Amino acid sequence: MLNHPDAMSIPADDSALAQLAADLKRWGSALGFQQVGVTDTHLAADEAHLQRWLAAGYHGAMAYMARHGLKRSRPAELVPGTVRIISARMDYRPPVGQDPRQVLADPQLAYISRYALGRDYHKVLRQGLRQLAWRIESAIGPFRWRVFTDSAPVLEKALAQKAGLGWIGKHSNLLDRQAGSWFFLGEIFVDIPLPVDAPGAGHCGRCQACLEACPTRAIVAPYQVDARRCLSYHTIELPGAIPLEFRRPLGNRIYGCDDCQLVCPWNRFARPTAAAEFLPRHGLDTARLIDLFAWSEAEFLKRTEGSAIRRIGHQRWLRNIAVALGNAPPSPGVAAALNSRLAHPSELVREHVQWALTAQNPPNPFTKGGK
Ligand code: B12
Ligand code: SF4
Ligand code: SF4
Repeated sequence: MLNHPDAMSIPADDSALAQLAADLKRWGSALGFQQVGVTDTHLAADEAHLQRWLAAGYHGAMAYMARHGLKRSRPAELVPGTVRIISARMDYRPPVGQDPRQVLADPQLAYISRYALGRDYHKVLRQGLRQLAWRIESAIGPFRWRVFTDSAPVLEKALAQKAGLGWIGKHSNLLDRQAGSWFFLGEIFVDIPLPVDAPGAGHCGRCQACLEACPTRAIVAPYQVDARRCLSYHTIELPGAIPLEFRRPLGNRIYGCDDCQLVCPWNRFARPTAAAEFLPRHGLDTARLIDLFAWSEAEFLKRTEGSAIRRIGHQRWLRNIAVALGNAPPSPGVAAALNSRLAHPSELVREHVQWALTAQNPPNPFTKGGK
């Protein structure tokens, strides 16, 4: 959303700008954001980290991460005229629903990341940010603005850290001492020279809990996630086959992964979301693998309408659940479910189903030919 400005309407004196900054934080909170901050466009240190991350190939098949050159770390080049970023946080952890640890511990159940249980956050945040921009417009008249949320070309966590919303933890998510890390981020790029907030300071200290808990050792060093090892990447972003070495560690995580956040001590203080949109839909917080695997493509499309899960499509959905079923304790029900997909038209699905059937009945090493 790009608006064309009437530069004369933007407040020019410091006290009017300070008042506007205070007002927009109040309006943001009335629109459902738990925190709103303001920062400038300078991201030099993060730009260097991003360049090293890309050079190491940590983005894997996410080719979009390498596009846009330096625009990703230079907001004023991405949206000319931008001088400030309004960064906003919206909490998503549902107040109700099955305890995530219990779901992870039950191999018959499907684990879906807390962020994806309800409505697609892109829609919720974008709408809220637009309303905030319109509210500002109604106070000062037209100005130049553009909203982003989870938009590839923006370094959202770095901007939020600079805007005082928290710090980037060793698991690389943004977290805050009061809010934990169960929140989404979104931004409004603006051409208004608002006063900036003080950046968030780090409080990981000597803790390493997230590095130790990661089932695939994807946090290769503090603050550095190799996406090619991350289960969130494998279950959501990766279009092809899940590499064999990650299929056992995947466990029952069929959409995203929360392990590094579940162990973080600061999440003990996180408050549940107030947004009804993020409440679990279709019992997805406690669904059985077998039931989800039985969804036809039409059912998948119907039941994931308005959800972020929809974008992976039915084939990847089956791919992920097949691996989780392979990791479940052997039972006639699991075998029947897997066999029902053996002749699926997609080679991707068939290969993962075959792997799962073998994982259920590993060849006996003590008999000739493994039979
Ligand atoms: C690509 C991406 C992914 C990839 C890669 C993750 C990653 N760490 O980059 C994958 C698919 C793995 C992923 C997973 C998840 N993601 Co994601 N993802 C993004 C996306 C689109 C870009 C992130 C990015 O720019 N990466 C580039 C690298 C270089 O950045 P970075 O790892 O954050 O590194 C920074 C610092 O750690 C530091 N740094 C890097 N190296 C070094 C080295 C040293 C020595 C030091 C000191 C610092 C340092 O500088 C870097 C730049 O600021 C953002 C949205 C956006 N546009 O920002 C969402 C986003 C980060 N994801 C989000 C979420 C919720 C998740 C998951 C929790 C989802 C889930 N439950 O499965 C997981 C978390 C996994 C994890 N531990 O990171 C949220 C995070 C909200 C928050 N509270 O922070 C975002 C912001 C989306 C949103 N709008 O809300 N994601
Ligand atoms: S999301 Fe899971 S796999 Fe990815 S870094 Fe965190 S714990 Fe590791
Ligand atoms: S688990 Fe520990 S090291 Fe990891 S982000 Fe949380 S406080 Fe930082």
